[in-house]
Amino acid sequence: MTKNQKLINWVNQWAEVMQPDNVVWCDGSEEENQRLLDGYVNAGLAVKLNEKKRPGSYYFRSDPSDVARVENRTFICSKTQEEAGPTNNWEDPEKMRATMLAKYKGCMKGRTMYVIPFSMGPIGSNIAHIGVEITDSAYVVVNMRIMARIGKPVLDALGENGFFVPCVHSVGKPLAAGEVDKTWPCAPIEEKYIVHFPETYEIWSYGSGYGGNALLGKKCLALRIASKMGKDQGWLAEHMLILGITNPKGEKKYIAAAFPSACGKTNLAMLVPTIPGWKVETVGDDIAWMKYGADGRLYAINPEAGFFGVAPMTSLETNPNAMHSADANTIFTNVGLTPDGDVWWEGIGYDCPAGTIDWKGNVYDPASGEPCAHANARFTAPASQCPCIDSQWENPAGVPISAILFGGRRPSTVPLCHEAASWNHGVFMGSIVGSEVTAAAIGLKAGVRRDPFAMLPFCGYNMGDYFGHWIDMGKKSSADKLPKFFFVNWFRKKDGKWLWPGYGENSRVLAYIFNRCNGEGATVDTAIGKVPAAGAINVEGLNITAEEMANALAFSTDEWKDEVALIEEQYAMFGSHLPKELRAELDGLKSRLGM
Ligand code: TSX
Ligand code: MN
Repeated sequence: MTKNQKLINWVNQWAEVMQPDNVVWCDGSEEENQRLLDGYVNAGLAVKLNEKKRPGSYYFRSDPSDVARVENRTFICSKTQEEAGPTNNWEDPEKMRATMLAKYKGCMKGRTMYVIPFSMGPIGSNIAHIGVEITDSAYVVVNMRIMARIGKPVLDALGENGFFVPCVHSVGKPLAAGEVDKTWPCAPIEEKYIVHFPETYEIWSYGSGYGGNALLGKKCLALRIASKMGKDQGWLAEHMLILGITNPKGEKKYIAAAFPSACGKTNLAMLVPTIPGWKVETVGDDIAWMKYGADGRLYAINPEAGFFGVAPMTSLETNPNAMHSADANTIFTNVGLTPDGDVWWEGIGYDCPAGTIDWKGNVYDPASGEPCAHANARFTAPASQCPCIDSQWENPAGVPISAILFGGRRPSTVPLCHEAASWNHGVFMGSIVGSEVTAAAIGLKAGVRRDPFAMLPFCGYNMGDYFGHWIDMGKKSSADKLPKFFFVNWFRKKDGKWLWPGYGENSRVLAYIFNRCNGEGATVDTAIGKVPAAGAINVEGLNITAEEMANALAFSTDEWKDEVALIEEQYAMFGSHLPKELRAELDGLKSRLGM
């Protein structure tokens, strides 16, 4: 247990409000983990997978209404709406506390309250932070045990007076006397609340047991609250993968990269290079915390300890390293369950075995036109099991970042790769990140959906001020030590055809970027930045013509004039919070385009 009086008082106070049958302090041990998983299996709420095929692995199905993050139920409760900014849902913090306290009253009746001390980042790292989550979901405990470092070592690191981010969670379904769960417990959508108090670094979550709504270390702490901590304290909490890349001479660099959803971020983090002699290794696939080292370079840690990966479309073909990460000791949620006790999902690379149970618990009929696995079905797998995990992934000092990449799904306009001229230009690139979405995406017309720095759903304060924080961070070191910025686009099309093969072939672009960090590689100056010169990206062995490559790298003044009009529209929403440096970057671009 702990002698941290603040923690003890906090737990006692919430136990009084929530009235659980008992309180269990999680030690993170194997025995505890097994006991909780056995409890689910015995209750018929989980299946132990075939020990020969998926050793130590378990299968869960959520309630059909509790399958994803709920952005319209996610709130940033700063004192004023202006501090939350134009991109966040805001509610007055005192009003929200009152609303939620009414919900929390007695919400754990008939249940156990688990106390999960966790560290985001290697325990003791000076870039890491400690949180404590109280929850009535044992599913949260077993997932948090994979996604973070939990239990006794964390309490030891916390000590008597250490700081922790308090994270309150309940599935919002109290049990009557003698009642037990027959299905996945949660509250109806309009009663779910995912709430952040950025001024006091607190998280309150109610009504959902799924993913980022419930595993509060990930999106809630490591992004929304940490982004505010980073602004207050002079560091960065980012929605970025971190990879190590080694050239044939054995020289190694680290790259961080931010992409909106559905761009294959996990695939890039675990990429298998197609060019001879190059190696890519994974530090993290989702979140980077970055701080300056004494040498003036930016050092990054992965605050997580596991991968909470989207299962559909993951295969030995698209991402063998992710597949092998989930070979054992993995929790699968909302995928298909095969008759031989294994898992199946769309895009796994082979046909669905007859008699497979779908994510809703019914025998799957491939002719139904419905998917077998939910589109947001997940695997929770220990990062330590990734075959390409980087030797430095748990280095408490972090890894030095040489380049920061931004990208999105852009079928037109954006070249395969272009390079920023300066830090501020790089921040500009991050601010205009987005993916093209089709008209089918609810309530929107077809066009670019902006997702600046891929942080739109994850910034815990005013996004205009967040841009300002990035500008400020660039003033704290010198150009020779700061990372270089690049914008990449694997998704450009011409006549309906992909111009770039993507996947492992992206190693050719990474190699070019690596060389640029050494001042090598020929470039062409354009209005938007430096584009690779013809021949600067190695396409040896690729079935691509010089004309196709030129199309992939093309810059069009006309397309960018249209883009500028869209950026103006986007920037307008930030009003006086838009840093003058970004306005200057946009003005500079306009003048280079002859506007
Ligand atoms: O993950 C992807 N990456 C990044 C890989 C490191 N995907 C999948 C996106 C959904 C998660 C990609 N899809 C990538 C990519 O680079 N590129 C594409 C588009 C594409 C798809 C199929 C082909 C080519 C491009 N096939 C052929 O050219 C034969
Ligand atoms: Mn993410």
